[in-house]
Amino acid sequence: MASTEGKTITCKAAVAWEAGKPLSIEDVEVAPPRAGEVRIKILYTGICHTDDYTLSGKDPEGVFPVILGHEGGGVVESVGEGVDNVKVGDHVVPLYTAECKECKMCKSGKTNLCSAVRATQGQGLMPDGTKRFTCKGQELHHFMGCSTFSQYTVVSKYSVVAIDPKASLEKACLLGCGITTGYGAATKSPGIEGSTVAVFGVGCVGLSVIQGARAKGCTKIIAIDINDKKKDWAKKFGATDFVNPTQLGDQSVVDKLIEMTDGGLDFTFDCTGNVQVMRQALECCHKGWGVCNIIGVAPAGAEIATRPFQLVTGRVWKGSAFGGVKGRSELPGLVADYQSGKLWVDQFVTHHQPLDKINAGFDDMHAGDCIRCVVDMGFGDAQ
Ligand code: NAD
Ligand code: AHE
Ligand code: ZN
Repeated sequence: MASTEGKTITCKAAVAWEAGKPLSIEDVEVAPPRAGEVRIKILYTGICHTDDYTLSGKDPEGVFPVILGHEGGGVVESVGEGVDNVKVGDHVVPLYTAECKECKMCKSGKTNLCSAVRATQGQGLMPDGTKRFTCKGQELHHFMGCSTFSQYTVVSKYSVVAIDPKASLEKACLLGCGITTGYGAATKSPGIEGSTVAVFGVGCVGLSVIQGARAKGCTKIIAIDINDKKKDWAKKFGATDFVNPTQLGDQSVVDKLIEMTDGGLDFTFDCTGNVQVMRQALECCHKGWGVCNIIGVAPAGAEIATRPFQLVTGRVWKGSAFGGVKGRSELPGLVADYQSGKLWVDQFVTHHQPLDKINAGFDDMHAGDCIRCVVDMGFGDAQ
């Protein structure tokens, strides 16, 4: 096949023209990568709850028209000048949490949040302030530095990591968000070994927290979900108990959890994005030391509240993005854990859709029995 390097590629993509409307499959033009950029042929992408959230119009950073998607797996098609961390043909996962290894944040050793490209990323732009996607004469915004709902995408060199080509991209794409987010949040919590844990929301993220807590030998892992179908899922991944807050009669879920744990949990995780649940997750923490980690993403304008006394008496409210994982440094290790069987990934895939049926993938997600739907971008196994 003739090389596409340096040329604009026309391909299929799912375009979000406006908030609250289904995606539209379009022919889009994808410009070549500029200096410091990488063009990727996306073979598979997961659909994350956050894609749905931004499409709904509830994301304060949501800009339209846009190509959503941030849980992809693909192959490097071409690279711009000055790219030395990936090369043509590498199997890669795009990273919505970039890692430049040079900024104050990367060098701090305290966070995985990199500042190199975050400002333009939040505006739906490439780091130089421009866009690479065009459709029907109109430029389209990028999303979370990834835009994996396109057969070809362009990302910053800081927003991509090469992985072992023997790993299945159809599965490893899920390490681009949901699984890494939950597993990292649990396994990177200092002191979590052997402790008690509550996980609110048993989706891909919550199951991944449960999986991480199990890996750390947590003695009690309580899963909480309003959907009873999630009980078996939670138990399969390592939960010791399941609580459905809608079936507690007059007892609040906070009181129930405190009763079950002799005073409260050592660690709790919100994986729902609901601010009332975030409050519950804090208030069921053990006095003096319980730590609540907010992972869920809340709608624009939503705020969390609690009595300050909850914090005065030693509970800690914190949060994490991408599980605190530094993508370029740490994702290859998680892929190796997946390949060795230590980290479950295949088990998360409940649904598949081809790109032209991606809206059905969103319907799958809303139906309540989907953990992850993987979208086949239409290249078959031709990696
Ligand atoms: P999901 O929709 O698959 O799972 C959410 C679960 O929460 C569902 O099982 C639902 O039944 C349950 N739930 C809803 N309301 C509840 C309530 N009141 N009490 C208990 N359970 C309740 O979503 P997901 O893909 O697992 O993502 C979870 C959240 O994490 C979303 O808000 C998503 O946007 C966010 N997220 C954050 C990051 C990050 O880096 N911080 C990364 C990925 C996803
Ligand atoms: N844009 C929103 C917030 C969205 C958000 O919190 N995103 C998470 C990742 S969700 C992945 O599924 C995140 O990483 N946040 C940190 C960051 O730097 O974006 C808003 O409220 O403006
Ligand atoms: Zn996500």
